[in-house]
Amino acid sequence: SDIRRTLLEMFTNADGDYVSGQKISDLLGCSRTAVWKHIEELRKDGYELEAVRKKGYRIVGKPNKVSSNELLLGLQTTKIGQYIHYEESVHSTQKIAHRIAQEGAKEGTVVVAEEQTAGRGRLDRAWYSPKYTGAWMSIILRPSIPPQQAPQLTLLSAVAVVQAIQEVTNLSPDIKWPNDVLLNGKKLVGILTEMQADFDRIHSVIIGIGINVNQQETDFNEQIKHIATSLRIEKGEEINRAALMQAFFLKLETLYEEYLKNGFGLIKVLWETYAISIGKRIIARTMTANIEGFAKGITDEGVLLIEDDEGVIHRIHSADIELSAKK
Ligand code: BTX
Repeated sequence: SDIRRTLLEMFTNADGDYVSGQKISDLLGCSRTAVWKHIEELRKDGYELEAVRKKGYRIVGKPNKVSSNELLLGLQTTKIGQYIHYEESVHSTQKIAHRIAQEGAKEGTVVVAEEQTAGRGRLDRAWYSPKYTGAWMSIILRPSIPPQQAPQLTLLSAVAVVQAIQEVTNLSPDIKWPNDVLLNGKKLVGILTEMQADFDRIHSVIIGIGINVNQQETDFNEQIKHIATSLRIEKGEEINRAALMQAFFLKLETLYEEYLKNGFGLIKVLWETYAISIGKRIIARTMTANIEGFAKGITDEGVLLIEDDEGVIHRIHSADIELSAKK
């Protein structure tokens, strides 16, 4: 609630000092008993608040959570993340986002969970999302663009996530077309873009992002431990998930505004600077064939262009790609 947000702001600004009960009740315009009730609510959310007679309250510990309180406090965006739908445990944040988008959720609404028990990747693959370790979220956008341009938003999101990770951790991930973000060749982030649209009109685009933040090697199961990594593993220290998500919301908002105003041009250039597979020999495994050749770049629609050994250009809309061993 707004009151709790204001309360947390007060404690954060006090920087570990006491804030008197009287001051709080003056600022909030409510009784001392009401203040006490709000403090109890915060405690239930995992905030550690110390109360000392005649001095007041001070904050001594925050929960390791990405609740709406944590995400809203100090958030610098005007749209993305201004509405947070938070849950401890869900099947998939995508599912909830689809539902609330249909019910009319505002653009910029974000669904966040501490854990997904049935997180989804592309093509019905699973996305492993253990509790309190990652940023598992779905963002609802409502752009007025033709549906066939929606894949550009996947590329835009990848740029935003790379920039946010750089800013918060100083690590520099690479992008692998179309939606993988890698560190040292291992998967750090997965992006899944889905939409609700008519033939010629988008109702909503739902961008699902999973960032491996604080997992340790032992947190990954047999299936993915050789292909997955986390920021903590790469950086050697724990990362504040809420701060990372806030940085991501701001980067996403900035790029999205640029995109709506000026189109895909700048986003494409940025994307290409982070992409590892462009300008190299690659293999693209599509549903129907394996295509090997030189990755020339992406089109304005985000389609990957591969030139094979006969000089034929292939337009790849969807595939898994890998670098070819052949030079
Ligand atoms: P993808 O199909 O490109 O990747 C899925 C594959 O990645 C899996 O088959 C597995 O090999 C591997 N994998 C699974 N979990 C992880 C992990 N935690 N780290 C690294 N590799 C993994 C990528 O699909 C798109 C994923 C989007 C996930 C977000 S989370 C929030 C939102 N809700 C939801 O259900 N999905 C999205």
